[in-house]
Amino acid sequence: DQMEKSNAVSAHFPEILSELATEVKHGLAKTPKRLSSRFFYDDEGSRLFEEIMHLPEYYLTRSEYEILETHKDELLRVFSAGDRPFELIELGAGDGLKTKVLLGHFWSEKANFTYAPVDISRAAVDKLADDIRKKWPQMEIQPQHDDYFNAIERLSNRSPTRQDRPRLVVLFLGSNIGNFSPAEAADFFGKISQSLQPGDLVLTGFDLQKHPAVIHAAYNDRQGLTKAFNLNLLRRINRELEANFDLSAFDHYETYNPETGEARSYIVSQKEQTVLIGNLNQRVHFDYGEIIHTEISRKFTRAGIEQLAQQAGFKLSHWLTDCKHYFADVIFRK
Ligand code: AVI
Repeated sequence: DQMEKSNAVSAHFPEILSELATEVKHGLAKTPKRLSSRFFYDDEGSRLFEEIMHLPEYYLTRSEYEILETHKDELLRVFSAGDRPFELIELGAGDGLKTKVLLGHFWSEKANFTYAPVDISRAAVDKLADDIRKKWPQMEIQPQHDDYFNAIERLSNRSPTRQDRPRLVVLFLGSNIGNFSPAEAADFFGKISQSLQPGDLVLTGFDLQKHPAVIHAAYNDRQGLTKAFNLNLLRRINRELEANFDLSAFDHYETYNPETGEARSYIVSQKEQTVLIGNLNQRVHFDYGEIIHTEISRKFTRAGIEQLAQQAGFKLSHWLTDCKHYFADVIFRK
C-alpha cells in the first residue's frame, strides 16, 4: 500500500523519478531506442551474469582467471613494493570469483592489505562479504554497495592524503571497462587519476581484439543465457515501473564489428506492438523488427590501451596476458 502510494507520487512529480524511470522515459523516446546496460544488474541480472561467466563460449572469465593465477606472485610484489601496505578497492566486484585468487594468495603470503569491494548489486556485495568472512575471518574488508562513480567520488573526497597512507590499488576487472563508450572510458580513468597519488596503481582487465567469430560466440551462447540476461532488463522495467512488456514478443541480437572493436547487444521487437509504462503514463510503440540498443562491449588493442593510460596521466607499467592472448590485465601507475 505504502509502495503504491510512492509510485503514484513519482508518476505525478517527474523530478523525483528514479534513475531507471529517467532512462526509460528518455531512452525509449529516442530513435533508435536505447537503454543503458548499467540497468542490467538488478539481483536477477547479477545472478544471470554470474552464470554467463561459467559458459563455455564466454572465454573472458577463464582468460582473466588464468592471468591472475599465473601472475599472482608478481602482482603481490608490485602492489607491496617498498614494503608499503596497500588498499585494494575493487569496482564492480560481483561475486569476486577472480579476485579470490589474489586475496587467497596475498593472505597466505601474510601481505599487509585491506579489501574494499564495491558493487551496484546489494545481494552480490553481501554474498561476497559473507563468503570472504567465512574463508578468511581475519581479513580486513569494507564492502560498499554503490556505483563506480560514487565510489570514485568518495576516493577523491578523502581527507587530505598523507604521504604515509597505504598505496591505493584500484581493481577494475572483467572488461567492465568495455561497457563504456570511448568518452566514458577516458573520463573514468581521468577521474581515478585525479584521486590518486604517485605510486598508486590501477589494475584493469581489457578484452582484446581477436578472431571475430570467437567474440561473436561469447555473446550468442547456445543455452540462451545472454538472451535471458538482455531481456531481464524488460522484466525489471515491468516490475519497477509497472510496464507490460511481453518478453516472448522480444528477442536478443548481437553484432561484432571487427573494424571498430565493438560488440553491440540489441533487444528486437518481433511484431508491431505498443507497450505501456504504467508509472510514466507513457505508451511506447514498436515497429516490427524495431530494436532497443542495450549494450556495447568494446574489445581493445594495445595501442588503444596505451593511449587511454597516457591521456589520463598514467604510465602503463605491466602488461599481462593469457596464453591465447585473448585478454590483458594491465597495470597503470600514477
Ligand atoms: C560485465 N561485462 C563486462 C559483460 C561483457 O562482456 O560486456 C556483460 C555481458 N554482456 C553480455 N554478456 C556479458
